[in-house]
Amino acid sequence: MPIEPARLEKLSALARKVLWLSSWTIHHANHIRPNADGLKVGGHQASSASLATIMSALYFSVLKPEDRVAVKPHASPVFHAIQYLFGHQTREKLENFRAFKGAQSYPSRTKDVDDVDFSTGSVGLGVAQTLFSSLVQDYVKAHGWMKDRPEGRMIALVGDAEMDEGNIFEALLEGWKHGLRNTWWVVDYNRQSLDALVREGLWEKFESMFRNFGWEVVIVKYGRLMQAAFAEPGGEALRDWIDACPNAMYAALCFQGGAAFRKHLDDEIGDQGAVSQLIGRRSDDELLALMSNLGGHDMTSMIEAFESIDHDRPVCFIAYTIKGVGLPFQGHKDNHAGLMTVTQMEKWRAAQNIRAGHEWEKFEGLAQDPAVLEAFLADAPFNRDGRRRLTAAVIDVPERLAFKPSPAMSTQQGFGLVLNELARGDSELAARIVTASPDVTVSTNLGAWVNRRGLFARAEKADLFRSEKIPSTFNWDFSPKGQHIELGIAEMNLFILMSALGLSHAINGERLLPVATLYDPFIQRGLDAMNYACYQDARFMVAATPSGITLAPEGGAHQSIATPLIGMAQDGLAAFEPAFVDELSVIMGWGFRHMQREGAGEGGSVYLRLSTRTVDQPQRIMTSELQRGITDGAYWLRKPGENCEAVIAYTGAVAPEAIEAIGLIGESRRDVGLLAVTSADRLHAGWTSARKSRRDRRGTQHLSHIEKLLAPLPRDCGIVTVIDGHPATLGWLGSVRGHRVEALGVEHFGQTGSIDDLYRHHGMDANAIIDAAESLTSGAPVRHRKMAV
Ligand SMILES: Cc1ncc(C[n+]2csc(CCOP(=O)(O)OP(=O)(O)O)c2C)c(N)n1
Ligand SMILES: [Mg+2]
Repeated sequence: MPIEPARLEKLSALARKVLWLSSWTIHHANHIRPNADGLKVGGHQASSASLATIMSALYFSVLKPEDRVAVKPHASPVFHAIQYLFGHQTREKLENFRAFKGAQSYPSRTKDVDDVDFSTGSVGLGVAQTLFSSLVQDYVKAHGWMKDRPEGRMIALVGDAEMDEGNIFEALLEGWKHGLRNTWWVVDYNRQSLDALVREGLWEKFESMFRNFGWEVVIVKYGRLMQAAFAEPGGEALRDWIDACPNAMYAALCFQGGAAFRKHLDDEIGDQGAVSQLIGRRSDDELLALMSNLGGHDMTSMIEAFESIDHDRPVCFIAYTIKGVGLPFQGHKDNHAGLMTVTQMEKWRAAQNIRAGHEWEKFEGLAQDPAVLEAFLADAPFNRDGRRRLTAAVIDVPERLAFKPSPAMSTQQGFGLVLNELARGDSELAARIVTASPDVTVSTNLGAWVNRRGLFARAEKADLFRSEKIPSTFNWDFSPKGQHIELGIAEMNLFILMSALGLSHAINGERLLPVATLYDPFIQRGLDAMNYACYQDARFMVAATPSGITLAPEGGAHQSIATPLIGMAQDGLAAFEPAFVDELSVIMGWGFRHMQREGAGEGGSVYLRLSTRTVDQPQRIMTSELQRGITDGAYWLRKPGENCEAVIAYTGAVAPEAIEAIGLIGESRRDVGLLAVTSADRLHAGWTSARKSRRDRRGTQHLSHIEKLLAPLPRDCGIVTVIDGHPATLGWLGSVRGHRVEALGVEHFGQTGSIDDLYRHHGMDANAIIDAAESLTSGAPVRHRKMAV
């Protein structure tokens, strides 16, 4: 359907305003803001200009309230300008663009006030987030939770160089496997990256690749002016010239202007009668307007392209654009971080009929009646339902999760047992859990859960082995009610899926409690995506197993050393490494509650670093004090006496070595204590926050958990720390009260062997712990040693 002229006129005026406001926001931050001294703050005037028309078409006309968008990070000024016109962003925040508490450099769900759907920043991740959010919407719908809410389209505005990010292709493949729907990716095909120009003919590669994966591809190359010119006599020749012009040349001519285009056209196709007349009829300015009228800058073309889609299959729009269109550096290959000078801006301002001092006024310089534009904005479909950030009720979680105990177990096994128990019941908690694993479902003990709860797919698909009555331990039936999402091996996909599932309460208004499993070393493979999920406050639980060198014969390449430090350092993620399954059951209960906590600085995601090592389990009553110690990060497994000479503080799978060592040391040293550290992360965070609040003299002068635990120790008591991970994880314990520390752990990896071999090799066995304790204490050598096996 042709677009009405009145609507087109308003949309085009607003798109011009968006281009102005986004450029002005950046200019203001660099040149006008008090203390701005030019080129300090930066911004992306050229990258933003690229998307001004496309995003105006979307937000002012095409988007529905249920649609969700990931905006290319460096187009943040365009996003903020649009929200400002809608009245969702303040002038003050725009004036403080890129400043403390101002509008963010890249759209941020957590730090911006103008209803960002998905944060972006690290390119590629926001793009994949839209794909997985669409799968999550399908999941919510298939489980009957969409009620009467319409399905939203998940839309990404993608830079063409952003498409180099491998995670996009990994996501594409996963989307194909799951019958992706309702996803639009709009590629801003300006043929420029940060440094340079993209390869010729890239669009053909995109086109065949997307079609290959079942996407519709819509190429929006020529704007209305161009199409009209092509219909004139000689137009064909002009079109052929445009199609054959290399990217670099086209960009350079856009930068140089109409006269340069004329010279090249005259030289190359100027002797062909009709086309010469076509060119000759236009002034230099008109010629430039024609040649820069690529599809992505033409409101009509974009609206028509978007509105032509009448199905829910995924669509890739390849919209031709010019980086920096309309600005003095349009098309220049160095324009990525380029800023207009004060003189250039003054000239452009005057050309736009914007009076000095009126730069922030919403409709300044536009020919249309402001009241009409205001009404048009208020009426935009996107704006209709008000605030689009949803909430969901908190799901009840019991204090401690049940499991079927055994005298000896690994924490990985315990994790499977806890989930199995949940799967057997009919709690709301179990109904809201969604699991996913990158092809390690079975080897991370999720099998029992999946057997009971099934795999998710929109269409039923029975396990062929089962229907053929071939005995198999695992039931691999797919159905719309399934609660496990099977993923391929790509760990980036796992974490972006966690990011999408973990925002379901805010996006779909339905709470999901996502649980991921993977091998611990591969956290590093998906780390940027995990960081991204945490940054946008998605809530998930990740069980990483096996871990450390304790995975022993599993292979040296799979040993993880740095992950405990990642767990401590990752903002928004509470990291735990329990030794025993009763601890794990407490932590998982706490974790499902933590994942649902809201409010400033409240709640977050949870990382469980688990092990395949079978360990004798303590027979004990889980008191509330013990429970609190476990979730705060540590408790005394053996309380130190008054004259304590040495303490062993251990984490995770090395518990048997620590217990054995304490028994042997106890015969030669007085009152020794054994500290079980279940979370170096929580312990450390509690310590730093207590110190900070004491320094700030806020509230009470309270002591942190670790300060209280270590308070009774005599000054000269030594602490030996031991963890199957980097020793720095626990080495800081000495700073809490000024005790000397010997920190044991792993600093080199790659050697395979038995657990005993490797613990001895890395100096983490009972004898190494004893040696360390001896070096910290005076007195006769410890008499008893562990016998060599
Ligand atoms: C993972 C990651 N690597 C590098 C960057 C730095 N960076 C920001 S934009 C950009 C190039 C963008 O080119 P393109 O996607 O074509 O966007 P355009 O500016 O042309 O619109 C780069 C390298 C980043 N943000 N994220
Ligand atoms: Mg580009």
